[in-house]
Amino acid sequence: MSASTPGFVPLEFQRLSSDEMLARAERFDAQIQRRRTVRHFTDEPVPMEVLDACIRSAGSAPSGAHKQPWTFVIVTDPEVKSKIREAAEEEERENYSGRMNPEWIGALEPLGTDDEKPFLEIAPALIVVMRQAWGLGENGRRRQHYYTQESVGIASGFLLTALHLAGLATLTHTPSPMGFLTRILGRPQNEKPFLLIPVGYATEDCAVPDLARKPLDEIRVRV
Ligand code: IYR
Repeated sequence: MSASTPGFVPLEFQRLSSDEMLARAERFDAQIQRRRTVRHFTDEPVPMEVLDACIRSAGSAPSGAHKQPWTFVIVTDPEVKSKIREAAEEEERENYSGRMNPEWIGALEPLGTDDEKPFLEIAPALIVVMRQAWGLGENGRRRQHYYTQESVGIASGFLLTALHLAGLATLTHTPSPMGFLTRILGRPQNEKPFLLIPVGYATEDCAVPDLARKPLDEIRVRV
């Protein structure tokens, strides 16, 4: 494979010095370490162009056979947000009253979550990440997609990172099962809700759980 191979183009790869690599890696680490999941948002609107730019970044993620099996639905309409809140809380009431076992409920205690989800109405935007389980070809013919969980997971990571670096607060919310989102948003059956991300600004008095990240020595092994 070379740049003269049909279908291939030269890569713009920038080789950096070790010092520069470390400086960039540490700078990024310091920025991303400040990201926290936020559950208390103001209702202040966010610039749509910022969301668009972040979604463009998410869409640059690698994907199985480059099928790009994702759709990002931006919801700002208060009526749609209310419908989503109502349906999500219905599921969560069941989750908290028995669908999650005692160990699970206990694991959530430090987070202080419950079945009330006011942020679904208060946050100015919800980004619903949809996983395209299959593609739609001509006449609605099913086209295979590959490694969709991995692909959409990576794209969601890009999205959360981009939103954080742009100065926005996010929450990774999974009010499972999430099938209601396909219905409320009027999306086709090949799109499966993957993640519901409220986006906005944290309130002035927003507090977050006092959590520690596992130290490097615990998450990295060298073999
Ligand atoms: N979906 C529920 C419960 C929940 C589950 C996990 I795992 C979390 O990390 C947080 C919450 C809720 O949103 O409350």
